[in-house]
Amino acid sequence: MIDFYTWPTPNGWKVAIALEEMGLPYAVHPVDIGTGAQKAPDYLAVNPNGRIPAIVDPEGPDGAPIAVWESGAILQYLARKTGRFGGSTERMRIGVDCWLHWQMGGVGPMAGQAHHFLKYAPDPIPYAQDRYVAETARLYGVLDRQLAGRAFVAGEEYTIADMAIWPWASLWEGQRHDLDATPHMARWLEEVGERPAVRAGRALLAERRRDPTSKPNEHLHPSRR
Ligand SMILES: N[C@@H](CCC(=O)N[C@@H](CS)C(=O)NCC(=O)O)C(=O)O
Repeated sequence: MIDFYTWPTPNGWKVAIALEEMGLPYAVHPVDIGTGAQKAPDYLAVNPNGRIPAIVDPEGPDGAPIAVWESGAILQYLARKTGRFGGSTERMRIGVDCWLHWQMGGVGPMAGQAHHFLKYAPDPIPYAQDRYVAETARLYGVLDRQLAGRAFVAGEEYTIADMAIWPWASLWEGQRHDLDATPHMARWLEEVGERPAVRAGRALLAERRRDPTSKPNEHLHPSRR
């Protein structure tokens, strides 16, 4: 049983989706980031960076427990552990790595800043809002071109790269993205969003989510809701 430390946010959803997709048993430990629980000493012993998500696998590679943090590292760890969703060929695995790192270094931080300046900053700063909305839209343009003619981000296989990107991309509306401009991304959002494991991961602790207007089908184009 893997111990899963999380909160219902995009970075937490990535790991929830992966655990569900891989059929790994897990125990959920809610870490309420609204109250600062992620900075408590007992949690810092698991994740020294003081953020969610993190896991502790009692059966690490040498049989001893191991803590894994940073959502991308967790996805890679779980893919290696199970031999699933990491790419079936070396060529596919390299593509998975490219898109996973693209998410970790690009979409996550940029969309995160867009959320911050659009929804949470105490005073509106138009320059910051425009900068992060535009950069997020640019990244979604890259994603859209990649998905034109491919079922999934790294090719014809659904992988941890899709699991990493989908949670952030699913919140496109709150990032003021024009989904009509990226139809391939819209198609992929819908198809991935229909997977039972994605629905289950997305629903984990949903009742605790900070934004009460957040809906399970918010990834869809409004005409499809
Ligand atoms: N790069 C980290 C980012 C983790 C992260 O920023 N988590 C947010 C929630 S989505 C968090 O814990 N925020 C609380 C804080 O910043 O104190 C990862 O992918 O795991």
